Amino acid sequence: MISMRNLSILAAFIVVVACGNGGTADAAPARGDGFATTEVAKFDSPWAMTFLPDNRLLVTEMSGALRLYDPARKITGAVSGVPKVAHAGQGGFGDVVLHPQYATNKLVYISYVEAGDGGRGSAVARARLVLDASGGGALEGLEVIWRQVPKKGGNGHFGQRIAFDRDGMLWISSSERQEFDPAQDMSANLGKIVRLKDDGSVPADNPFAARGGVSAQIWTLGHRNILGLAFDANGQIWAHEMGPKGGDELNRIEKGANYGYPIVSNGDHYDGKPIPDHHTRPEFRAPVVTWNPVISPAGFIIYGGDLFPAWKGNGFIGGLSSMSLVRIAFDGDRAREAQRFEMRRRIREVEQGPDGAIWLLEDGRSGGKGWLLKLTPEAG
Ligand SMILES: [Ca+2]
Ligand SMILES: [Ca+2]
Repeated sequence: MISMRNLSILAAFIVVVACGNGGTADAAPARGDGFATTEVAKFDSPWAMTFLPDNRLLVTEMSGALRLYDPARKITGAVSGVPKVAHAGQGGFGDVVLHPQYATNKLVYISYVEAGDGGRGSAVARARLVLDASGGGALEGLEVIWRQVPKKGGNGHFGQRIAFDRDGMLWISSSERQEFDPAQDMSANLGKIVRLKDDGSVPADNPFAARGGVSAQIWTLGHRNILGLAFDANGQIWAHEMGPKGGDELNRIEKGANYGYPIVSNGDHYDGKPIPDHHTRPEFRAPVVTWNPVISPAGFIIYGGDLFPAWKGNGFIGGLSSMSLVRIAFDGDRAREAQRFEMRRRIREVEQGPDGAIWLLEDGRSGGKGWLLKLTPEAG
């Protein structure tokens, strides 16, 4: 099924081709971006990746496979022990991150969509990664530490990005399952950003801890579909959000705040129904950046490497419908889009490599394959 978002992009593409009249749509990739792009390896509908301390890469594939890629030997191994994944639409295997003390405890955290009573929902599990000599490994002792509540029908807006902060807290983006109102419902953990201890228990200083139940997990509410979380050098968490038509957002995430969806948005519903803009309801936290037209943000790093010194502290956001990589410049509590690189592919995931290179995963089209891309400084 083609989403409204893809249809509008397709329409825009057709307009470009129709008006190009001799090749502008097929022009060579823009030069002078400051990096060279290398196609490294292909994966089946890859969704997320993370580096191991030995420079190998764990890559998730939406169908439920966990791959281990070795850039030095250019070989891809398999990691067994992934739980059964419900793969349909936007749902499937999601994120993979390492515990901050992975070097000693070997704990890996994964997110994925599972089926159950009421439909489907994301789950987060942790397991020990046991590597073998053949270039693969296994997840052992897997335990589910979190679930979306309640499960819903449909196959959209799971979110399921996960990230650890420098204090060892686990953050999860839990999207509203395309049902709008759960984002404001404190008896659901949908449309929220959740903060947990590394074992899935609730920290006592969460803003709604005293309410108990799933409310206690919630750090912020009023979100739509979040596919990117990142921490800046001060430890501040930022999240981008796939908004409705004309309403993609970058938000500074503040304890207990309500970001307003679906009551307010600077965009409007894809069926044309208007949504009041943020300025009409100042009690809701407004985005720091709004995109119209949308970029369809997916994947997010705040760069801390040395290979691109001019970009230290900048954010990099992948763009699905915009087929781009978006560079964000931060200035304290403010942020702006500083640059947009036309990648001519749907970008699903962004990661910083051990040597400071920027790595991307191309979104796999249905039945197709997605490239793992490495960005390095342009020669000369
Ligand atoms: Ca990642
Ligand atoms: Ca609006």
